[in-house]
Amino acid sequence: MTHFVKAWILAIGLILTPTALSAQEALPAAPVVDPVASSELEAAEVPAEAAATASGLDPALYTPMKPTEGIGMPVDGGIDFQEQFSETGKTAHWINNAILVPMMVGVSLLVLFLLIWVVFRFRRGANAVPSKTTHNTFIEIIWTVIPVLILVVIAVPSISLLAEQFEPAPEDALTVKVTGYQWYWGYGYPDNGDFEVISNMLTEEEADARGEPYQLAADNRMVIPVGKPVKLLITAADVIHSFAIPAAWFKLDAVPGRINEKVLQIDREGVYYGQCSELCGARHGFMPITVEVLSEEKFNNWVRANGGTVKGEAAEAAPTDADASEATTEIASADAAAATN
Ligand SMILES: [Cu+2]
Repeated sequence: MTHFVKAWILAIGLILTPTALSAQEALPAAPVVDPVASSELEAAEVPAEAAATASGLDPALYTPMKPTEGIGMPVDGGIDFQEQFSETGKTAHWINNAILVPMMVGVSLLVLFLLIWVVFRFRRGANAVPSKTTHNTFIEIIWTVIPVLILVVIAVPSISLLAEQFEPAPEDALTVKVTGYQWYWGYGYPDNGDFEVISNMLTEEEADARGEPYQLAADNRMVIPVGKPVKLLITAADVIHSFAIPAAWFKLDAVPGRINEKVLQIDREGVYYGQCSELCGARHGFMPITVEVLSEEKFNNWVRANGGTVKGEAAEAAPTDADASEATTEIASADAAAATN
């Protein structure tokens, strides 16, 4: 008997050895955030000390906003979804809490009641001679029609929500290109001079210094304007990642060689956290997403701080050129008139 137990312990040990080894390999890799982070920081010419307290951007134009405790982030012991700050998120949260959960509870209790009832009422002691009845048309209709109705009640709002979530962005929507890298995120702003923000996870000390949750906070954030649909073009440079922000009801795969598109709209200024949601390698758990939602004006200042161009201003500059060319045309036509005379 003891031999048998020993053999089993040995077998389980052998099975688990590779896992333990790879876990040990992965662990020392954790502090190695810095090589990636610091190389990116060097590229952006940001001193490491400055990065610990500020964004490295001109503080007159932009200072990173402090997150609100419990908003846009997971909470200890939470069993519900995060509080939602997008239209689709609110609808989805309502569908879950008002339709799905009550139905699940109802069906589970009904089945539990039926089981207990059958076990007691039709046990051998209470029901020595069982009935041989095999068909009952009325009951069969009932247990077919009721589940069909339940499915219809679920299908109507959930299919509408699905369609709503993939509604294309309006023509004038701001575009942000999200790229998943092993293991960090890049946020490109093609409408604002096409600069790219590289976003790496903060170390525990840096996160504490900034008053942000460790493993959710990033050095450079994705910044978007509040209450406006933003067109996200999501792709990856190496393997499949997934871009997710739970408080905005947003999740979409980042696939190399493809561009997936989805609208992100957040209706409250603030900081919202997410994580890569597709297993993408050793540091998959260390490429958080930090989204900062700002008023249009503050967003424009952030764009300027990054050396980008603000959409409206580029359009304002254009008429000056148009005026100049109009003036040239006038001169030309005046010349032509003079020539004819
Ligand atoms: Cu990833």
